[in-house]
Amino acid sequence: MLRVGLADATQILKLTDEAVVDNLRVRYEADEIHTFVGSMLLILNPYRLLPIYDSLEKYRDVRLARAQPHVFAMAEEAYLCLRRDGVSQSLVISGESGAGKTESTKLLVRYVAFRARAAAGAPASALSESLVRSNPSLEAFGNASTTRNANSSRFAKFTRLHVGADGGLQRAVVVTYLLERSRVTLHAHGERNFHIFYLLLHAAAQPGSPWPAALELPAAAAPADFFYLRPAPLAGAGSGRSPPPPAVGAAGRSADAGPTDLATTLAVLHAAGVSAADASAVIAVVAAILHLGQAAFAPAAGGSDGAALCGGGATVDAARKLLGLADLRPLLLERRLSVPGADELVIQLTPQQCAGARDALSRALYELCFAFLVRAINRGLGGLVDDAPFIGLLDVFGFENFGTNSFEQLCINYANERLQQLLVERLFKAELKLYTVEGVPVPGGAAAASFADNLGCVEMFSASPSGIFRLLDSQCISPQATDAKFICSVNMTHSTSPFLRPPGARGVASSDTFIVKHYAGEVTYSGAGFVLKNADSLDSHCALALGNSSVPFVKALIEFGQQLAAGAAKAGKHGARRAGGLGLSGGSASASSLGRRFIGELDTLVKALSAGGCHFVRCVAPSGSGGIAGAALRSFDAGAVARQLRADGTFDAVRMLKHGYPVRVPFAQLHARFLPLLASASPQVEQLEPSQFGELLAAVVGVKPADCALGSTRIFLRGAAAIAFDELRAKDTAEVLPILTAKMAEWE
Ligand code: AD9
Ligand code: MG
Repeated sequence: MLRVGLADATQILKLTDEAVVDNLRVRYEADEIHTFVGSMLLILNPYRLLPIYDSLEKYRDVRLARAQPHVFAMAEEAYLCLRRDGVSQSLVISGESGAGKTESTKLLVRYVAFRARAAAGAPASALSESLVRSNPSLEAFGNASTTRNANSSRFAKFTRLHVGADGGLQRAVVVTYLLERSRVTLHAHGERNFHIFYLLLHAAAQPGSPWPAALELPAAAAPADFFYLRPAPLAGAGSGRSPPPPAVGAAGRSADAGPTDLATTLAVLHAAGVSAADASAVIAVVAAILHLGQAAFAPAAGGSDGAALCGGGATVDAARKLLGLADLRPLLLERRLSVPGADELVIQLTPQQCAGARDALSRALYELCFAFLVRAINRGLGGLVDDAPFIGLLDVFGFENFGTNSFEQLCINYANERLQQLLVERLFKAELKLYTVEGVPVPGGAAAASFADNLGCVEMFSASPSGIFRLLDSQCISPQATDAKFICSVNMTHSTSPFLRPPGARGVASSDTFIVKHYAGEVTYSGAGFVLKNADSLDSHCALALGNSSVPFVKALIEFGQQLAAGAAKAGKHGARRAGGLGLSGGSASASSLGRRFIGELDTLVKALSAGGCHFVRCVAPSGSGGIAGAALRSFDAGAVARQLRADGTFDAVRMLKHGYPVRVPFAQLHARFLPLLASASPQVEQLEPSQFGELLAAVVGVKPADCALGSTRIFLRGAAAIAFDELRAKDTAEVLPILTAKMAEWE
């Protein structure tokens, strides 16, 4: 094998899974982190800055078939396809948590911005500046340190870069999905809350900082002083305290992995299009959330119903001021029910219910701030979602499998299943169907044509009426909803599904766990909170009170949330009202459930991706990244790499693509394009059918029979022939004529 291995894994002669992994190892050890699998790109996370991102110019106008594997080559290919076909092109970036998706996305944005600038001959525009700036600001609010990644994205992001007729960047839109709102009020041991809370406290602790006075924060407050910044107690452990989790800037983070202080965060927010006043107002809400988290409740005195605030509720008062409310206590201590034709019913909450109300309020406020920032950033980027062609960059949260997997993992892993299905459709199913329709034998035979199809798994989640999300919705609207009943219903309903592990010793009616056989591995879902998290929404009286806030920003925030709710309901599909608009709308629990909303959002996303070209980038964590840090992250663990490649179908893809024909050109296209040229050299070709003409043309450009197959409507090509042909297509007529004339002369 070459010193740096093979740049395309489909070129491996004796193809085995081990040979694929070994090729990656050889390359990784030579700092070659990029490897093609046909038109797909694998990237092994280098965990250090390599000097391979400075020269952007050399990828310009280079077709993928000719390019060295590199993340920029993928961006160039998407750009060239968009310019050639006028159809949107998306780069779908997948991989486990910590594998490098977000960093790769940033590089792709950088390249497209460069490329568009070069094409339009324009200087660096304000747009591309804001685009690059929007990343760190979103990361401050949407990323957190987890056991797998010190800067883990806790939301998915689809960036649409709209390219105009001159090839320049016109505008951009960032669409975000499923912020992990539960992290605001609870995070696991060894992890942290969203970065912004720590940035704020760090800034407030600096001598002379204006923040403590402005935000009612105690001087020199530390994260451990705040309930929301302490991890969930370990099972069996007495207190919620634990060793401090990794700080921002911990090992493994690259230089641009988000701002490391509040001043920079505010500056980038401003540069990304958020006004200074709005940015400060958002920070005030973030502080209000920290104060809210301090509220503790005890049973009301004197044996009466309900609860009371412990310790006089000074922190609740601080939150009240920051949120501009006359009184916050009723929102935490009572639930008001409107009864038609009667007085409002006021129910005193138990201490536990009060804590629930407090946390729901905190999560709703945080999610609204995040959505508000996304909208502000989008205004700065100049774009609304519309039908104009774009280059789409999809950075999703990676597949997750923790000790305890709950609603968040269910949603995240479902999203990954949907994207895997897109790959399966594009890479495998469409491919096999095309060979069948065209009457071409599947190259490589049955062995090359086998692949794992996860469609059944996708359906087990989202089918109507018995998909897992539907089962959860039906629990949520039942008065006696429990997580155990939900788990039990999943096990019962899907007991025969090949994608659910048979309960075995646990019994078919097990109500503790259900085990899904995801494409990326088995995940055991358990624990409490499914019902609560799915139905999580802000109480309507809470929304009403906040809507009358004396703080204009808070008032505007609630109005914005209501607009979102209304918009989402209007866009609702499948006959159901969709999207509780960040938990702000009324409606039945199932119609506004988070699960339902998420399925709807994914439907829209997958539709957008399916409508155009898709280019797949797969990030791989060389060490498997499970909870290790520092240099060990860089060690190449063949087993861990093989597991990732097997799970995401890369091995299957290598097998299929090794034998396949990467380039296929419709005869009609060849006929229309080249007939006038060939006819001028040899008039009798005008008599030929398009298919005969295609065959002739293949001979003219010197395609070997082993490198091509003739279908009923198109020619399939591979190897050097594929490249020659593909380039011929992209050439100008003036360039093509001499080649054809020469070949014709040679041939005759
Ligand atoms: V998660 O699903 O959001 O938890 P990602 O997005 O896949 O995850 P991320 O891009 O955040 O992972 O990468 C994790 C860390 O790997 C980064 O903070 C960098 O320190 C490191 N990394 C990733 N890609 C590169 C790279 N191309 N060059 C250098 C990198 N370091
Ligand atoms: Mg990420």
